[in-house]
Amino acid sequence: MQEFTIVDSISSYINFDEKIDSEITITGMVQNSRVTGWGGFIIIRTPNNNIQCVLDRNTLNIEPEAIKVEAAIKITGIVKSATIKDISIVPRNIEIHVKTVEILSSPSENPLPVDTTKKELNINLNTNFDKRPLTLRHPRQRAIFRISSTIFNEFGNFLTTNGFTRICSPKIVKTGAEGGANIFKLDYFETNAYLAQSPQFYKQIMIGTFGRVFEEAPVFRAEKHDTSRHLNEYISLDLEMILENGFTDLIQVETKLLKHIFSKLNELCSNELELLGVTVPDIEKIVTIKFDDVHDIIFKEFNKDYRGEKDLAPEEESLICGYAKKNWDTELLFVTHFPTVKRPFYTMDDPDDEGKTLSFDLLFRGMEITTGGQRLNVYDDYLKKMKSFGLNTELFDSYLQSFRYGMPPHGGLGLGLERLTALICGLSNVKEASLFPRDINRLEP
Ligand code: AMO
Repeated sequence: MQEFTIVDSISSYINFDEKIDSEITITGMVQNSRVTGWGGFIIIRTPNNNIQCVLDRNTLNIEPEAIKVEAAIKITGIVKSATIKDISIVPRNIEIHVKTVEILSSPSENPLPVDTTKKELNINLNTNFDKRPLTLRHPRQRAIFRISSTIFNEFGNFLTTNGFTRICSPKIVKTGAEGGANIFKLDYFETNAYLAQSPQFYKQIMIGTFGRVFEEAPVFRAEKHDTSRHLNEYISLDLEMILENGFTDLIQVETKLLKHIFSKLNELCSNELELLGVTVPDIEKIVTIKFDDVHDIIFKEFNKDYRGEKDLAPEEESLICGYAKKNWDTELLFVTHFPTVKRPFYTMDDPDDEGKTLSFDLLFRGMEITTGGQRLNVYDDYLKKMKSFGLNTELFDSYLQSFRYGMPPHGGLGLGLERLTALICGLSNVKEASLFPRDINRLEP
């Protein structure tokens, strides 16, 4: 048996302002190096920072040339005040005057296949994804995933503080929840199973237990086309709640949730937003528009006739977002009342608008980021709707138990983490907001 004292051994949360003129030791990796006659500079990448370090050839324990980009090193030096202009360096008000460097490991390949020391990677997407273990080390790539991580955390934080309980639903399932052909089939011992397209059935079931639930987890869609808006595995940010005033409760909650996430991004990711040269919107109001009215505006304003179509075309999403920004001063647009035929069977129809549902999509900067709506909650209504959709209710028997045993009026929504991240970061392809994207042509790394 051995006993240890608990010590503060993790050094990444150093308050550098308190350490001016003090000696510190840091472990990190070499982001960049510039060797000069007198010594030079290295940028050391640590969990939270990219710190500028100054090397003096006369006093350093090793030759600066021996410190390779992407080497893992442990440095000891004195923290000094500085004024640094390079926005990839954080913090910018200090630098470390290095006394000793210990090389812990050096890259075995030289030169590296991608130059991560440049301001921009300047490579095509395939190379970026093929060399992901390396390209993710670039400051701009790191910024994207710091932003994504903050959205993920703050989605959970906001909901937790508002009475929602986190759930983790199964990803190996017996039936698809979203319909359509984009479902992955699995061999499951002697039977078939599927990879979950969404946590839809489970988040609804859990309304009977908690009344407000959320989940943040991967979901799977067998998308057969390689597009800039689709992944085959993405992170779905889901919530489900009892509705007190109808489906507009969901629009209110999502607006407050996004307001919270955006303000946290400004607070916690200001360096990352600055590095990417992007901003998050100020949300001051909610703007909604009915589905049919979008077709009408697109026809009148842009002379493109989608009237009669049962869904919004990507082109329409983009045009109506531009229109909303110009005319209604909003970057977030809730489109409501999608046609019954285009919404899954669990969606509630609008009793006052035949053929339309109490559902919505949220459009942001040209693309749908959320689908949501009120659900059926009465057992007989499920039987009727499923029959009219030609579905075999027996296949859904275990899900339908919830409604047999009584369920309150409820609804929810699903927000695509990668789409929101990509649109905030100004990325033209949603795959760039996925650490290790999966599409029809890509299964690794
Ligand atoms: P839906 O299928 O519209 O709704 O998905 C919700 C949100 O998930 C994102 N999304 C995707 N992101 C990347 N790649 C894909 N292939 C992909 N497919 C969807 C989008 C979309 O708005 N159960 C419902 C939600 C609900 O009603 O609660 C659902 O999954 O941002």
